[in-house]
Amino acid sequence: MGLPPLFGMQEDVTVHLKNLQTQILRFESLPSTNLEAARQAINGAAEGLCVVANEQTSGRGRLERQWVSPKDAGLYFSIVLRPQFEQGAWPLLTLMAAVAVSDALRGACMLETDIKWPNDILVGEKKVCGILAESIETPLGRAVVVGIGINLTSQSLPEELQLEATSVEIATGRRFEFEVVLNALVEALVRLYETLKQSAGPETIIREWSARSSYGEGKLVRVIESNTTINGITRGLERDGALRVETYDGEIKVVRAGDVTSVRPDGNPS
Ligand code: BT5
Repeated sequence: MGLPPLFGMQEDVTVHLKNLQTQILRFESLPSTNLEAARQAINGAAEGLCVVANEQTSGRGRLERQWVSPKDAGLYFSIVLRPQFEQGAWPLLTLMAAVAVSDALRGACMLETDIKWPNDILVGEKKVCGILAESIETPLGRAVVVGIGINLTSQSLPEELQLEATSVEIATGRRFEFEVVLNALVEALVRLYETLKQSAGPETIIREWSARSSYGEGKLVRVIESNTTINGITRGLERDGALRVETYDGEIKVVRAGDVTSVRPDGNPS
């Protein structure tokens, strides 16, 4: 009797243990894929559960803002993660997701994008994608839902967003299949999440983010953080992904939450 192909089997098992296993739940319409993913996580969903919808009726941005999510116009996606690394590094999940979107749009749509700290994916200063990571308490421990909205077409976006928003279709002149973009996104997220979990993961994610963003270093910006406004020039990221901004009197401020606008040397928005 021959021996079972132990080496081959072990290799297979290792691959499955190592990589995040994803499962996709699809919906025609949801209030918000982030809310549905959070509900699933509270009900015990495993890490890697993804929720997608063809439309969102109450799509959410940061700080109770709205994410406009018309039917069949975008990819509305959320993934449940249960990170086992220290919570201080969890803000890096937003940066990781931004790198994943950048890679997915480059790979699947040949679209080069910029990342505005921390969570906007831009093409020519207009937003093509937003990311919202939310942490929630579940019976299996604290989890993170990472939500990603990508505009595939701008046709149904309201008039008032036309100045600040764009879409993959406008930026490339082509329509891409929802499934093609979804597959590229999931592949990139799995790969980068595995990277982030390694001991050198935080440095790698910050390096990869910085390579894809014009906002990390040397950008003139205005940052609005609650009631404070900081004007200055960006000076790289902290280990947890916070943005360093050098003010005009030479002080380094560390921004952990806030809205960043690129400005011209005369102080006006660029
Ligand atoms: C974000 O917030 O950019 C996070 C957006 C996350 C959306 C995804 S979709 C799947 C998942 N489920 C959810 O419910 N949410 C996530 P913030 O940085 O706060 O930006 C919100 C602002 O972007 C709004 O106030 C508008 O100015 C603008 N905006 C709204 N809808 C947009 C769109 N479709 N395209 C571009 N800009 C938009």
